[in-house]
Amino acid sequence: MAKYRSIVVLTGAGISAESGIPTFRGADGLWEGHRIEDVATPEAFARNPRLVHQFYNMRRAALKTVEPNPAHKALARLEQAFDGEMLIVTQNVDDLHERAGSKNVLHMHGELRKAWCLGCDGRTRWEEDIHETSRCPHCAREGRLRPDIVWFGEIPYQMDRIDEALSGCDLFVSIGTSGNVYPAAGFVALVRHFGRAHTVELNLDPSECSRMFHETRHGPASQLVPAFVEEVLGP
Ligand code: BV8
Repeated sequence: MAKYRSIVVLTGAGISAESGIPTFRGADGLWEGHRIEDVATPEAFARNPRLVHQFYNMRRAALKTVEPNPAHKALARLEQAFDGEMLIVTQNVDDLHERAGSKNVLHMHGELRKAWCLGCDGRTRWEEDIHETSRCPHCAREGRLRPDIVWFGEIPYQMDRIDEALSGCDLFVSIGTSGNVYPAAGFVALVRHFGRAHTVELNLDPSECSRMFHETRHGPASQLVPAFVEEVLGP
């Protein structure tokens, strides 16, 4: 019987790194060879939709070549075995949490495997490439589809639901995020403000927010997360 009643887990690119998905802050500061401003903003899409479609098509296709790692699987086990509430808020746009078996997953920055029609506002599961000529399955308009991704300068999804979960949790765990991008990077400060939860950071290196956590553990997620889950579930 775990001593916690409500767990919120925030995940970032680091939890998917050992599955082979590159993190954002690679050594060269480029993201798969591109600057953020050229591929992950609404202005970039307006300026060069072909480049942005290419960037997301390549990442969507790469999803077919990767698998969940022990960290994703440990979180799925925690959700299944834990007798309280649990929510994973992920900054990641991959589907590895779901493929590991997690059910209660909130993609605050959208999902690679979804398309959003700017003609009818319809969202659709989308596994293949999106092109400027792709047709919306809802309204049949051509050339109005974009990746269902929250770009820089856009408002993340379900912020009210996230705020509510953060205010009510008694355990907040941040896994594999550098704490560079807001509002996600501000979640630990919000949790500390509410004053109820124990806060833990599991990350390869210290993040921008490490000092905000009661506890920080450094190492690969595939080792830290399974061990932490066993501790939370207790003997
Ligand atoms: C918003 C989808 C308003 C795209 C993404 C100045 C100051 C503060 C904020 C801003 C500012 N200027 C602009 C802003 C706002 C901006 C922002 O924060 N910019 C940053 C660059 C300063 N934010 C926004 O625009 C957001 N919108 O603010 O709207 C608003 C907000 C709230 C309410 C109302 C209005 C929208 C941001 C979303 C952008 N979209 N993703 C896509 O994926 O294609 S963000 C994208 O980058 C990711 O989703 C993720 O969120 C972020 C990368 O962060 P991480 O996941 O942390 O990845 P990173 O590579 O940085 O770190 C990986 C970590 O893992 C490292 O620490 C590493 O040590 C660790 N690691 C590596 N390997 C392992 C590991 N850990 C464990 N095991 C391992 N094996």
